[in-house]
Amino acid sequence: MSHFPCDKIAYEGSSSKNPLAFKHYNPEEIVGEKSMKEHLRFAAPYWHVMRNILADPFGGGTAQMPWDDGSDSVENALARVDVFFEFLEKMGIEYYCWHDRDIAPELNDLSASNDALDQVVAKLKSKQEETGVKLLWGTACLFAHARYSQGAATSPDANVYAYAGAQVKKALEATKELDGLGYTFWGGREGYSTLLNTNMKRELDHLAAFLHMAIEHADKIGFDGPFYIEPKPREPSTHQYDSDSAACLNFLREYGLMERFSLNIETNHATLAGHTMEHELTVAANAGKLGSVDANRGDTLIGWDTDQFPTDLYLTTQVMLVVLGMGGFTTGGLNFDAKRRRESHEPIDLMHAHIGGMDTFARGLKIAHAIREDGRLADFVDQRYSSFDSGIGEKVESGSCTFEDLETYALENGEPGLASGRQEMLENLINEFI
Ligand code: XLS
Ligand code: NI
Ligand code: NI
Repeated sequence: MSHFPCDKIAYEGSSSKNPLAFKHYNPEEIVGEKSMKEHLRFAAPYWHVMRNILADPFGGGTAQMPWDDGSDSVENALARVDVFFEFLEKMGIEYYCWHDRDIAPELNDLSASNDALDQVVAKLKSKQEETGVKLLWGTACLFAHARYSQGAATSPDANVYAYAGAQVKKALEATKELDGLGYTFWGGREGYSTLLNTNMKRELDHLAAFLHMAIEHADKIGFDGPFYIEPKPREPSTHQYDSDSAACLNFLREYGLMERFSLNIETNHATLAGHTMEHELTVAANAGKLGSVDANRGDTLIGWDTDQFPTDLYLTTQVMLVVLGMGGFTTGGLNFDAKRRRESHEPIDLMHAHIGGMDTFARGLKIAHAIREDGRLADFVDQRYSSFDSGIGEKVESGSCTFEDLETYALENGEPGLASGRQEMLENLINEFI
């Protein structure tokens, strides 16, 4: 039975006027050394595709989900799996992500919830085998239930902390069972509402201990994928400890967690942190820690995580410049952590939304590749730093320079003749390719 009134979405090229076709995403087309689908590694999030009813702070859900009986039963959860795989198949999306509580219901006690999860995981496993779809990452929902209202791994209550640990243990085992490529920690409640009641130092120590236990357990069960931390500065908490790439890297270094962890960077979280996406990606990539991307966008007029689909060519070009610059994804990919607007409530709107995101990233990939092939942008940047390639600059970079050397040099050479940064010229150059 078909739940989406369309055939498999096909590539029809840029002259097509068919709204249910790709104009740019041609999965097998080679760009540089790899096909588009190998570069982009698109993933769909179970939580937005299957579970988001499209509510907002002022009104309830609008999404039409005729396949969903609205109950917390395992049968309903199992029925959703078929719909989700039909969606993936029709979109040609080969990876997905979940929270434990998206795929299976949270029942009255932990062991009942664990049993429900096992049943759904068994079905997901057979669907993965049947279709070749892979799990990009799994995660545990440590933010929705009331017990986590004051944090999970940073809760002031050790009983809650233990519950969270049990939940992550199970989610890790489910990820392993489904051959997940990675595992994500997003700490929506790992922060505080007010410092008046918060011992920040103890909370961070507890969070680090939690993540060390996760590594130990992964090693025990043979899960060898990377752990990702997903930075976000706030919402739902007033302040979240994993605020941005730099804060996460500092935390990982301080607590000896660098080896196993990298970052999953989300566009709308970058902008909530007051950064551009390319800033956040660059900080992560510089540390060799850009693991994966939650590919969405925010709205400049709305101050929360609107999780919109990426439609901006400048954004996708910048993202792909950083991704190509680091040599591409390994275990990571582009997960559309994005939802339709509340007004777009029909199932077919899921197709339109993902087609837009995939086409925009396909163009971003082609543009970024062309900019790199052209070479003028990279040459300009190389040239801009060329005084560090020899002489006094080289001495600085090799670590053999002293303040006395700098003083002698400055006295001999007089006032420096600084070159222009040429921002406008470079902005024009980027526009040549868009
Ligand atoms: C919420 C986060 C969340 C994570 C997974 O803002 O983006 O969806 O990606 O827990
Ligand atoms: Ni996300
Ligand atoms: Ni988000």
